[in-house]
Amino acid sequence: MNNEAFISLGSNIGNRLGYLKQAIQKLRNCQEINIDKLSSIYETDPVGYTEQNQFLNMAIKITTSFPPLDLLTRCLEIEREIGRIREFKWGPRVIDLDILLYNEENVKMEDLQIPHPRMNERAFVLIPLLEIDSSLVLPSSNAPLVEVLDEIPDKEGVRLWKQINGEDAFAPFEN
Ligand code: PH2
Ligand code: MG
Ligand code: MG
Repeated sequence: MNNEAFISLGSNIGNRLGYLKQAIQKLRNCQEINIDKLSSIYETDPVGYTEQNQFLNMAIKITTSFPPLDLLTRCLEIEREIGRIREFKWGPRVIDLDILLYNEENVKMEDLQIPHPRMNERAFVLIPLLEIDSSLVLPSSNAPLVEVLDEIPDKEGVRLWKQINGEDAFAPFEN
């Protein structure tokens, strides 16, 4: 379990919180994966294709013995197990699991790019991610992600939905 990775989760169909919970549970059940930290859950306006429901988005930090491609395979299996059907790019989905960062590595393969190629433009990814670790930098450029987030013009579409820490703490993911 000596690799650190960050994964973003999103859902915008049906019981969105239920699907996030299922995905977390399935990751927890995986021997090769340890979940270290969970962000709060945010409700976010759809980006890209806007004629669809609002998303719930969150991020998690894991340690894993999986190399990047095996981690991707496991994430795609979990999406399928939960019932994801891919209709069109950026369309509605019951669950989406995207690998954002893997150690400080830059991965460029046919089916997998890390850092996630669009994370720099997406407040719905960066806000939960930075809640977990505000000191993160982009491995390619060493740019602090807080500064990348600062450059994003449209951050209003990301609203705290369930706080994970703090006074009104909500515990959506019991062990
Ligand atoms: N995912 C997309 C496209 N657009 N918008 C929001 N708010 N949240 C998402 O997770 C999301 C999106 C493609 O994966
Ligand atoms: Mg995605
Ligand atoms: Mg995806």
